[in-house]
Amino acid sequence: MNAVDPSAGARDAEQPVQGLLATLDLLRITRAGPVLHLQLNRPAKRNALSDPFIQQLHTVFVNMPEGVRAVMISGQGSHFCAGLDLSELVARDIDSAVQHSRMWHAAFDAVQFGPVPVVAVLHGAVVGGGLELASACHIRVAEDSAYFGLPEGQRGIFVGGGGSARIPRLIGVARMSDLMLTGRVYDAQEGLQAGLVQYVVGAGEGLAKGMALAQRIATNAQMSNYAVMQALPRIADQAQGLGLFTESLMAAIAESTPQAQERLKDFLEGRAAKVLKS
Ligand code: 1HE
Repeated sequence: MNAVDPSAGARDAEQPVQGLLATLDLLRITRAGPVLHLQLNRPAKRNALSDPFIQQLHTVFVNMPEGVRAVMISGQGSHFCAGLDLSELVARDIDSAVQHSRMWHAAFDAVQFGPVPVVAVLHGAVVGGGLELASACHIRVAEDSAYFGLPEGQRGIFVGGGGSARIPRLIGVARMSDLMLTGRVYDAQEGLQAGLVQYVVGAGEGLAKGMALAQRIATNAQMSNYAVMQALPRIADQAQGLGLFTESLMAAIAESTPQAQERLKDFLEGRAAKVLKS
């Protein structure tokens, strides 16, 4: 039987990880059962994303520990993330600038199209590359204090961490243009209305909400989560006919897995939870 208690895992104490992931000094990584919790851990620099920081994030997603079924990302200190480490930008030539952007793409692709769904818990500044990182995640929870901006225009640069591809898919080109051209900053409620985040919670409630969601996600059949992460955004990029065909293939694969068969049987024999309004 697949008994589901979404809050059960949230009560698990988070334990430090061992091995390779424990050596990453810019991330504080703990684990609560099937959920890996990554904390951006450079609060003195407002979690500004230096090259080693991006490489360490990438390392986690290509070395996901056995048994992890969901990830939660949050930020240490008073802000989620101040974006690109601007001190590294000085005197970069065109070749290295392209390589730098491609390094971010590889890391954030590993987040979006990695092995498991990712929940971002956002507070304070979520700006520039910080918003690009958040937009590579699958679920975004904002505390009231969170605010969103793309100050690249003011700094004389452009997004380079996948923001131009991901953020318009969440909020549209018009809203992203507004953020970049006018320096407009959205608060948490505006982020919710625009579609940047799916949840807004009170101060100090983000981690509990994010962990409860991640634990709930971890109870889904793996192939269903895989289909949501890998197939949904690709189908959205396809013409309708192709998308429908891709959907049929994905649906057939998911429903033929043993986990699906077992869950369907559980429901039909009265052992699975009903869908009820919370
Ligand atoms: C930094 C960075 C950074 C802070 N790179 N060092 N991002 C931005 O344009 C945002 C720039 N940062 C800010 O607007 C503010 O720092 C915050 C609103 C995020 C936070 O303010 P506050 O008052 O809490 O902190 P602070 O005093 O401004 O900063 C604390 C320290 O962090 C300070 O260093 P310190 O040595 O003087 O203590 C800051 O210099 C440092 N710091 N943010 C480097 N971003 C792939 S393309 C992506 C393009 C982008 O991301 S562009 C957007 C860049």
